[in-house]
Formats: sequence, structure tokens, C-alpha cells
Amino acid sequence: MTLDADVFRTEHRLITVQQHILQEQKRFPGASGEFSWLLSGITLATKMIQAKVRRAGLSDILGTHGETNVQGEVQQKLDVYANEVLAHCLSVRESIGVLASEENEQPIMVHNNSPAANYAVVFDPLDGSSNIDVNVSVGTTFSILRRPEGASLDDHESWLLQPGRKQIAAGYVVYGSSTILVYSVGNGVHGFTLDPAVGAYVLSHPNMRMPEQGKYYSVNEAYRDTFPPRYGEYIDRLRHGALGHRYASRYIGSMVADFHRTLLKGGVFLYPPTTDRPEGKLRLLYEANPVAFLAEQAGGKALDGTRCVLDVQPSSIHQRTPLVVGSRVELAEFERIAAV
Ligand code: P6P
Repeated sequence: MTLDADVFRTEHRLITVQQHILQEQKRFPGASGEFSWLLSGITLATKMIQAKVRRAGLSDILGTHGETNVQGEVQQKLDVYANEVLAHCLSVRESIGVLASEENEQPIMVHNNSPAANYAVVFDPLDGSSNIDVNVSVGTTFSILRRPEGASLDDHESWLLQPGRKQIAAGYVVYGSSTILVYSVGNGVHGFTLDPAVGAYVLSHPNMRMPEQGKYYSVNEAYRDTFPPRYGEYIDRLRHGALGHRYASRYIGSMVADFHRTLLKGGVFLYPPTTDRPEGKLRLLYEANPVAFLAEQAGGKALDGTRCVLDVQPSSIHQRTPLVVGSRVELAEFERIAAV
């Protein structure tokens, strides 16, 4: 058999994210393709974002845009581009009624009064963007919520302010040494690597499971003296071998990259409350909820310090939360310390 035939046979077995989404969408009775069409808006937008991220050093897109966003953070030009691309690609999906972005103070209403508008999409277009200029991995996060029963289109808050357990899908794209999309529709977690040769996300990590225990903890230790005492005690127990081995520390400073490593290798990523930010830094709707959904789907756990992140009832779209997310063993130890 010639090499070409082997290569074709191998290529022929490739599963693209579109094929996978169509298979997964069968879980949604009456979805009639609207859900896969919605998700294709995210895959298209992230391909356009990654093309810009990959060329950031070459085109005049590095550096700040000069504006500051609702978080008071200086907007990087790529932030603005990523936000506009996602908002455009999603706003042409008729099944979407409301968009909410880290970069926009107010939600974006789309397809007003359309009976087909059944979903809200919440996203952080470029998480970790302060790392862009130093070529460190950044990411896009997204969370998909269904229109609550009986909710009208102008009652957009009710669409958005739902506990994370109501997410019908969530995921992220990490723009790292390769571009990887990880998502779940509640039927396990699946990863797809963008094949630049064909421009398609190809299944590379089917049915991802978070290891029961890892060897890394991930936290910004510069703020350690501002954490509540139990967090310092927890970190010391990990460092000193209380869970069977001494942990090493890994901290990238991009939540998507730090979580992606935790999903693959196990361990724990945490962003505790600090004296400056007693409510935490990470945003509930579009940072903590998506990774908490994926963590639970992959056999891990995610807490806000006292309860499951996914059980938190949001009160505003940009609200922040502490986050402790990772493997079962490390999270059980955190709960044990927190309960003391
Ligand atoms: P710090 C990026 O700005 C971000 O929102 C997350 O992606 C990341 O985990 C965190 O902030 C890093 O914050 O305070 O450690 O620089």
C-alpha cells in the first residue's frame, strides 16, 4: 500500500469540530441545527482571532488601544479586535438573543423579538491579554445559556444571570504553541487542535478526564500575605507533601492556559480573595463558570472558596469570584481545611 493511501486513510479518520458538534447536538431535542450553527460562530471567530494572535508581532496590532474597558483595564488592540469579531460572528446567528462580553459594560441585544432567539452567549474575547506583548499564551472563554422559560427578550438580565449549572455548553480556546478548542455540552469534555494546513479544528483530545491528583499548584504567590489564612495553610500543605508528594508551582498568569494545564495534568489552580479584592479577581460568568463546567464534566471540581462555583446565583454580569479549581484529591483537601 502506498504512503498516499495510508495518509488518506489516516486523514479520512479525522473528526472536525463541526462533525462532533452535529453528533453532540442530537442531545438537544428540537435543536434543528440551530445549536451547531451557533457554535460554528465561535469556531469561526476564534480562527480569525488566532490568525491575528499568530501575527501580532508582525502587524501593527501590539500595544494598547488607548481605551480602558469596564474592568478599568487598558484595552490591548487584540482585545478590541477579538471582541468585535466574536460579537459579529455571533450576532448573525439567529438563535442568539443576547451577548455579554468582558469588554462591554452592557449586554448586546441581537435579533430582537425573534422567536428563534433562544440562547445567550457570554464570553471573554481575549483572557490574559496583558500577556500578549510578551508572547505568552492567551485565550477566549465562552458560556452558552438557554433563554429561561417564559423570559421575554427585553428581560435580558434573566437570560444572563443564571447559575453556572444552567450552562448548556461552555469552553475555551487557548492560543498557545498550538490553538486548541476545548468544549463540553454536558456530555464529557473534548479537545480539538486547529490544523493550520486545512484551517479546521480536528479532534485531538476525545473525552478528556482530569487526573484524580496532580503535581502542580498554580497561584500568584506574590499576594500570599493578602489571602485569608486558610489559603496559605493549604498551599503549605501541598508544598510540604501532606498529599503524598511535594508539589511544584506553575503560574502563567493567563487563566485559560493555567486551567488547560490543570485539566491535562491535574493539580489545582486558585485565585483567592485578597485584601484588595475580597470578592476575588476572576469574573464569574465568563471565566469561572466555563472552567467550572468543564472541570466537573472532566471529573474535577470548582469552588468559590466555600461552595461549588456552578451553584452561585449571579447578581451582575461582571461580578467577580474567588476560584479554586482542579483535581478531586486537591479539592477535597481544600474543603477539609476550609471546613476546619
Ligand atoms: P494576576 C488575566 O488578566 C486574568 O484575568 C486571568 O486570566 C489570570 O488568571 C489573572 O487575571 C492573573 O491575575 O493578578 O495574577 O496578574
